[in-house]
Amino acid sequence: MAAGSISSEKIDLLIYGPVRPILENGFSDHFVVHKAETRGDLERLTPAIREKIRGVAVTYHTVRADKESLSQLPKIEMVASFGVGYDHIDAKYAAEHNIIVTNTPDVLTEEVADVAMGLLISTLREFIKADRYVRSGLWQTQNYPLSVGSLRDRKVGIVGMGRIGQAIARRLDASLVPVVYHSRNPSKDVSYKHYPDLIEMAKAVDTLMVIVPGGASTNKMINAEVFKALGPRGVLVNVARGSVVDEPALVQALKSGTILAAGLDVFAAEPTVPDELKAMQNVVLLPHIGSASVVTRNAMDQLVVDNLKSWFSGKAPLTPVAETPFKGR
Ligand code: NAP
Ligand code: 8YV
Repeated sequence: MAAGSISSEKIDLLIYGPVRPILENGFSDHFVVHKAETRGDLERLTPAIREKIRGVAVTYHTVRADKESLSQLPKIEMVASFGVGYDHIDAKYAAEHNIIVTNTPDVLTEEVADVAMGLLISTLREFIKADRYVRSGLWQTQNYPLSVGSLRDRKVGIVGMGRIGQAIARRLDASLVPVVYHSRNPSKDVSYKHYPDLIEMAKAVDTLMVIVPGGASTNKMINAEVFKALGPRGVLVNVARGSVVDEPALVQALKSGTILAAGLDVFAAEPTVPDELKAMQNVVLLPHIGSASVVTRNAMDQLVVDNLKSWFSGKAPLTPVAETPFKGR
C-alpha cells in the first residue's frame, strides 16, 4: 500500500458526506479539512484542491465512494468510512489503486445487537401497536388482545455469525431461545449448529435474524423461496442491508400469510419505504437506527478520525477492511 508520508507539509483531507463535530474538530492544525456533502459538492471543488486531497472520511452509508468519485482524487491514500458495512465504498477499486479503506467495526456491535433483539421482541409482542392502543384511549374500553407472537416458542436462525451475529446470539442465549446459523463458512467462535444451506435452515426454524454485509454475494438472498421455507409462523428481522432482502417478495409473503411478521431496520431504497409495508399492521419499521445512539455514533466518528490520524502520522491503519490489508510501510 502507498505509505502515508510524515512531513511538515499540511495534509489535505476531505469530509465526504454529513459533517459532525468530532470529524470537523478532531484534526490538528497539521491538517486542512475540506468538505463535500454530496457528489455535486465534490465535483465543484477546484481541480487544485482535489489534486491535494490525501485522505477522505466517508461519513454516511448513502454517500457512494465509487470509482467515479474516487478517481477525481488522484492523491488519496486512505478512505476512512463511517460504519462497519462498506458496500457503498468501491474497495476493489481502492485495492487496485493502493488506497487503504477502513471501517468502524466492534464499537457498534453491542448497540446494533440491542436493536436487533428489541426489534424482534417488538415485532412478536406488538409493542408499537400496543403503544398506539394506550394513546388512543382504547385501553379504557377493553384490554389489549393477546399477541399471537411470542419469544417463548421460537427457534432463531441467524443469517451471518460475525461480530454482530454473535452478539445477537448471546442475547438469545440469555433469553433461553435456541439458535442456529447460516454463513458460508462455519465460525470457529461458536458451537451453534451451522447450516451451509440457507433454505435448509429456514425450514428448520421459524425466525430469521439477518446480519450479513450488503453487496453482490448477499443481494436478495432472502427471497420468496426462503419465505416459503420459513412458513406461516415465520418472522423476519433484518438489521443488515435492504439489498439482502427481495423487498417485493417480502411484501407478497406478508400479504399472503406465507410468513407472519417482519421487523425491519433497513430498506432497499432508503429513506423510501414501500407504502405497502407502511400500511401493514404486522411489521415494525425503523429508520436504520441500529447504531444510532449518541454514544455509539460518537465512537464511530472517533474511529474514523483515529484511522486517518494514525495513517498520516506514519503508523498502521487501525481497522483496514479485508480487501485492503496493511502490508507494512
Ligand atoms: P462481520 O463480523 O464481517 O460478519 C459478517 C457475517 O456474515 C459473517 O459470519 C460472514 O461469514 C457472513 N457472510 C458474509 N457474506 C455472506 C454470504 N454471502 N452468505 C452468507 N453469510 C455471509 O460483520 P458484522 O460486524 O457482524 O456486520 C455485519 C453487517 O451488519 C454489516 O456489514 C452491515 O451491513 C450490517 N450493519 C447494519 C447496521 C444497522 O444500523 N442496521 C449496523 C451495523 C452493521 P462468512 O464469510 O463465513 O460467510
Ligand atoms: C450506520 C451501519 O447507520 O455500520 C453500519 O454498517 O449500517 C450503521 O451503523 C451507517 O453506517 C450510517 O452510515
